[in-house]
Amino acid sequence: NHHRGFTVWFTGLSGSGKSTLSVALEERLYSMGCRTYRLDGDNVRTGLNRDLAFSPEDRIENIRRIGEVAKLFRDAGIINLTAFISPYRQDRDMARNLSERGDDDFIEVYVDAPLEVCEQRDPKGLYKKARAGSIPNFTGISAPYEAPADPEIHVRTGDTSIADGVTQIVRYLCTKGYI
Ligand code: GGZ
Repeated sequence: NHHRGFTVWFTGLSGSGKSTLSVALEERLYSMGCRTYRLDGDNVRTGLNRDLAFSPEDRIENIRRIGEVAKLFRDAGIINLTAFISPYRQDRDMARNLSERGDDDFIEVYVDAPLEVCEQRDPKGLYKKARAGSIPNFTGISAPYEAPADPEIHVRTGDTSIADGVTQIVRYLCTKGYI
């Protein structure tokens, strides 16, 4: 499979399914012979960005660095999947605009589950803590999330399975000639 480097940028609330969807997409792309690399909190916030927390300033810097790293992967010809809340529209647009091909190699995926659903799932118990006031600046509770106005792909994970979400993304990538 010949492809150039591009970024699939997942954005959505904590618990919306960004990581799960990006892992499943990576598996599917791998099986198709694509070269991929996935960035998420587990490999970025513990290393490159371990100096950053969750204030607005730190989130802006978090996304700025991730945007730059995504650009490096694009330059290397690798399909780069990023799974961060990336709550601010302006920062996502900044990451998008680092791309020399403009919109052509930056695909924004809005991983959209209602807050009630994310809070119900609460896999790490973070919403419960945020409601109790022990985690400040928690996205959706005490910090904003600005939903994308015009994402390339909108996956409604509240009522779509992960497999169907992956299929939706792969169809888009095939139709548009990315893979
Ligand atoms: C939101 C937080 C917070 C606060 C810790 N607000 O569900 P998770 O646990 O595994 O994913 C969330 C992750 C968010 O990090 P990002 O780098 O994606 O955020 S951003 O793009 O806004 O910079 C959550 C955990 O970190 N977490 N504190 N206050 N999520």
